[in-house]
Amino acid sequence: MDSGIGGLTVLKATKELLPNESIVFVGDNARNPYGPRNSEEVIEFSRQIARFLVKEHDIKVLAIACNTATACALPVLQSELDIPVIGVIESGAKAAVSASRTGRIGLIATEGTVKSNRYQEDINELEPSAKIFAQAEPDFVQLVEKNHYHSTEAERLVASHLKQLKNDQIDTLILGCTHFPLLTPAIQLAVGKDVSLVDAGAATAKDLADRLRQLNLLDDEQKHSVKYELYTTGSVSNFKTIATDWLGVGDWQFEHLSLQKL
Ligand code: DGN
Repeated sequence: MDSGIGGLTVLKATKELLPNESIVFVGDNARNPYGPRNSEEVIEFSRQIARFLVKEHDIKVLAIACNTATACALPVLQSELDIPVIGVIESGAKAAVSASRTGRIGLIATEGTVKSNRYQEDINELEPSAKIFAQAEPDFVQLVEKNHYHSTEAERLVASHLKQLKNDQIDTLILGCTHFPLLTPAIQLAVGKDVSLVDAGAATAKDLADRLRQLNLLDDEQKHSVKYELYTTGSVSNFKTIATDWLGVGDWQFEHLSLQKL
């Protein structure tokens, strides 16, 4: 689940690592962005989506493919649901610590994620001397939601917003919002090729695969046909355009999910 399109970056990485697993995805585009909302609201929205996925689709594991929802709702959903629930922040923090040589780590994310301090805490627990330069970038989310991420407008905006982080001499930058990997070329150009970009969503997909293996929850090859069901609470046509651009043409089933059903 994600607040919108961003979680598709996690879906893509998960699908590549776990080709025998069916995936049901909900993008809450109608209520995007989650970043500026208060945490009670994000918890309630996340709870509604989780309930839909468990009740209507009998999922065996929930990946919160949204940093903002992970920051606000991960412990709540872990305590309320009977299935394993995995978030994106711990995996992203771990990947950043192992990528950084100098310990100067940048973080770009939503206002909610930056304010929560979750990345800062997780990183400093693993590496107390690491210095984190965190910056909220709500405008980047809109570039992706509006399907403008390939534009020169995107390149210009990203370059001007990331100037300070470049001056801070970070050697690693966490894409701490699952929307941001769609802006990877513009972000890499802005910070320079020597800065390692950490895709928190892709790091999560690896941890998710390990977790399912440990719990013996992986599906057997050929046992069933694999299905990809993608729901959005917003416009199916915009969602479908971006999903097809990012994921490629495939056997995807797109459906509108009415907020009344949540
Ligand atoms: N994709 C979401 C995240 O990773 O935080 C947030 C996007 C948003 O709702 N602003």
